Amino acid sequence: MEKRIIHVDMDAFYAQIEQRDNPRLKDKPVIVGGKSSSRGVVATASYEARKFGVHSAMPMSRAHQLCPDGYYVTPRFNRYRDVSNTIMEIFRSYTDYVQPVSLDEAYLDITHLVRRDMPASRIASFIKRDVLEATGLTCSAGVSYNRFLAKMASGMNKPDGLTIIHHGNVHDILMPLPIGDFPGVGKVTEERMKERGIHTGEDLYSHSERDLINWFGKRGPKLYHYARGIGDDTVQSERIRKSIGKETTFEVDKNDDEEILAVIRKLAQQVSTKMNQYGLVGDTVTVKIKEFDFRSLTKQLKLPETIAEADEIYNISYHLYTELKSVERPIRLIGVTVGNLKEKNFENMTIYDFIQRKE
Ligand code: DCP
Ligand code: MG
Repeated sequence: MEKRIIHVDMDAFYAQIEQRDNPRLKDKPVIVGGKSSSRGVVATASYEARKFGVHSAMPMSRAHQLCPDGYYVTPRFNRYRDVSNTIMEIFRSYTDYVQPVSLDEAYLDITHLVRRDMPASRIASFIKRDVLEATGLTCSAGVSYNRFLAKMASGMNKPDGLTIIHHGNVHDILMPLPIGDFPGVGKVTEERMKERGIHTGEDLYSHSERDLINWFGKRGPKLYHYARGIGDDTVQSERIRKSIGKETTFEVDKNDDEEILAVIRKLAQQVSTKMNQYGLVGDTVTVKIKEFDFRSLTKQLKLPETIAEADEIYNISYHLYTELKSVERPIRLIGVTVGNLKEKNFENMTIYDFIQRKE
């Protein structure tokens, strides 16, 4: 069955929050970014500031040139995080299928909510209303039957937009589109496309799948489909994780501490990588072993502070393991888990950590 996906994206997210919190900034060109040192870049600019040509990722020094009378504000990530939590909660009150993409952006699968008298566009307008009532901020929503079209739609009438891409208008929207606006077409691919004379959706549409595979390899079929409005429609709801753990079952029962500790080291590394991917830290470590006769033993330690690094997880797991393991009893499974997870505090992060994290 065809899906109904909504993509919601807050308008000039950081800048809008700063304008809301400080009425003097209302209707003013507001630029949020690092200090205007050589490293400073623009995180975002209010729509008033965008008229001067200021945009995200631009060096702050350049922004000052373009908009000398702008209002320059340093980011307050915890504030943005709070608003993000509020909007995500609103989304989750509509559907379990919410896939956050960044602080200010998420996909929602609302297929099951659509009725004849309740089209997806109406649901999207309710969501926009709820966001405005709860936060005082506007967002833009796109509605379509897959993710990439929904995202495209949300960007089409910013700010405060609500746009629907359906089978009746998809062709007219995609054909004139600059090739760089298609998903997965970065600067490099864009150049290679242009060398082949592909500048717009229509140019892309005119080539066979075989040609696109020849030129762009594995990405060929995807590009062929994008030109036809076909794309992924799965919304991966990321349930709130309480813990992150990894375990290994041995093919042959093991009793050699050195070998087992090497596995624990690997598990600690995997857990740490996952935690960093999700931006999480935790303060309990659990080691589980299953002995050769299926007797299960676990030991947990609660730490005075949170951790996420592989070495830290390993060191604690090492202690727990030595307390659990009986010399004469081989084991068939070993597991390492970090629990009581929290989001890493943005307060200690620089804007650079944050931008890197987004990419
Ligand atoms: N952001 C950032 N660095 C970037 C891009 C974005 O720090 N290079 C931050 C600031 C933005 C927020 O992420 O406010 C959301 O990014 P968006 O791309 O959604 O941009 P905005 O919400 O600011 O504007 P728009 O109205 O175009 O969505
Ligand atoms: Mg946004």
